[in-house]
Amino acid sequence: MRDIRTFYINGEWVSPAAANDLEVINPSTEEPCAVISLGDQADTDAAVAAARAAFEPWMLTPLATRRDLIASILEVYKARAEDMAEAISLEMGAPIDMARTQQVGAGSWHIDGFLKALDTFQFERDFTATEKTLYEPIGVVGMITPWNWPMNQIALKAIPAIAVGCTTILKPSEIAPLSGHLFAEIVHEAGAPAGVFNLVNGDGPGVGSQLSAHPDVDMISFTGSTRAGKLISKSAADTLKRVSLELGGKGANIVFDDADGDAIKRGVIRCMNNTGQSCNAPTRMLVQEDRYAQAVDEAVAMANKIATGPAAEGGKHIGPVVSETQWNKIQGLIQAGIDEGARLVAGGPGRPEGTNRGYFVRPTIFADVTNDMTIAREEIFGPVLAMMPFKDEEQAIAIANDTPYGLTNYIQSQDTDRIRRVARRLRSGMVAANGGTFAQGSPFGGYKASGNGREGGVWGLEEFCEVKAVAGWAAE
Ligand code: TXE
Repeated sequence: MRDIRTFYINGEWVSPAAANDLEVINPSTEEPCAVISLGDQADTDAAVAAARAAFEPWMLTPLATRRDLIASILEVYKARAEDMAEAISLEMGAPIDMARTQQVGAGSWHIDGFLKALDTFQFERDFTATEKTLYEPIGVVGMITPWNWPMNQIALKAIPAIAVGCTTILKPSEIAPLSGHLFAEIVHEAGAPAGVFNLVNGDGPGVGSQLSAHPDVDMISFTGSTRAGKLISKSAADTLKRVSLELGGKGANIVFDDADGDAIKRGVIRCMNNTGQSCNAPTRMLVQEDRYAQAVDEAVAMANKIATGPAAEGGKHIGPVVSETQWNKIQGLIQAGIDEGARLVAGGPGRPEGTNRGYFVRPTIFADVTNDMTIAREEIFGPVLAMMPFKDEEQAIAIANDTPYGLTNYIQSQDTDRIRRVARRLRSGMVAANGGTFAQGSPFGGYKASGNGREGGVWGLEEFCEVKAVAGWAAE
C-alpha cells in the first residue's frame, strides 16, 4: 500500500492542512493500493499563492531556459517509464504492456512534440512594420485531469503551460492519483524552480471547484466529463477566467461498402482499446446496408477474441474498467440497450466467465441500434460497441452528426473524393480515415459538447497564451 498523503507546493513535499484520507482502489483486485489526502481550501490557497509568486520570474525566464527544463523533464520521464507503467496499471487497470507502450508512450511522444513546437513557435510576430503581436503566458493555470490516460493528460497540460511561462497547480483525479504524484517527482528531479508546478490532491467539489472559482487563477484547463465541464465553467464564471475543456465523445465510424477488408476488425479493436475508456473511441459503427450483415458477423468474431484480464499480467488482453461506479454505469447502459430493443450479439451484462473480483466488463456488441437509443447517445466509457446500418452518404453524415458530442469521427472507404467530402461535413474536431493516425503535434479537441480549445503541438502552446498587440514597437 503506497502512502502518498503529501502535496507538492512551492518546490517541497508538504503535509495537508487537515487530515482527510482516501484509499485508492486497484480495479483488477478491488483492494486498496494507495492512500492519499484530499486537500481543502487552505491547501488550494497555498498552492495558488506559490504559483502566483513564481509567475513573474518564470514568465521573464529566457525561452531557452524554459526549453531546457522541458528537455530535462522528458529525460527524467523516460528514466521513470517503468515506475509510471506500474503506477498506471495499478491505479486505473491498464494492462502492464499497454501501460508501457500506449499510456506512458503517449506522454513522452507529446512532450517531445512540444519541444519541437517550441522551436518553431513565434512568441513575437511582426504585424506591420511598426506593430508587434506578443504571445505571453496567461498566468497561473489550474489543471484538472481524469483517470483514463492519467499521465498523458497531465503532460498535455503541464508541459505546454510551463513551456510558455505559466505556473501551474495540478489536481489529478482522486481515483487515479499515482501518476500525478510521479509527475511531481519528475518535475522536481528535472529542476523546476519552486512554485512553477504544484500538486494538490482532492475531489471535484473540493479542490476542483476551489481552483475553478479562485480569483488568483487565470485559467482552468480541464479534461473529464461534460457534466463536470459545465460545473467548472459555472464555478469559473464569476472570475471570468479562461476555461479550456476536453470533454466526452460519441464517435461515429462510417464504414462504406468499399471499405478495406480490415475495417471492421480495426474498428472493434479501436473501440475496445483501453477497455473503451477513451473520449475519442469509435463507439458507434455505421455500416452501409450491403455490408452490414457480414460486418456484424466480423465484429462479433473479433469481440469474442478479445480477452479480459488483470492489469499486472503481460499480454494483449483488456483490463478492468476503473471503478465500481463506472462498472455499474456501464452495466446500466448495457441493460438499457437490451431493454430498448437493440440486438445483443456479443458479450452482455455481468462479469466475464470465471471472474468474480475486479471491475471487468465483457466486450459487448449491439447490432440494429437506432441513433435515438440510450446506448447511441450516451458516452458509455466501457468496451461496448453500437452497430447500425445506413443507406447512403447523406444518411451516414446525418446520423454521425446527430449527437451532442463532436470529438472524433472515422471514415472507412477507398474513395478519396468521398473521404474528403464526408470529412468536411462531419462536425468534430478530428476525423480519421482508414486507420490513419494523427501526426505528432496535431490539434486534439472537440466541437459542441466535446469542449473547446486544442491540445498538442503549437495549438497546445497557444492555448496557454494571451496575445498582446503593441503599436509603435518600431519608429514610424
Ligand atoms: O469524471 P469526472 P468521472 C467521462 C466518461 C465517464 C464519465 C464519468 O463518460 O464515464 O466522464 O467519469 C474532477 N469541479 N469522462 O465521474 O467527474 C474530478 O475530481 C471541478 C471523459 O470520473 O469528470 C477529476 O479530477 N472538478 C473523459 C476530473 O474532474 C471536478 C475522461 C474527472 O472526473 C468536478 C474521464 C467539479 N465540480 C471521464 N467534478 C475524457 N474526456 O477523456 C469532478 N471533477
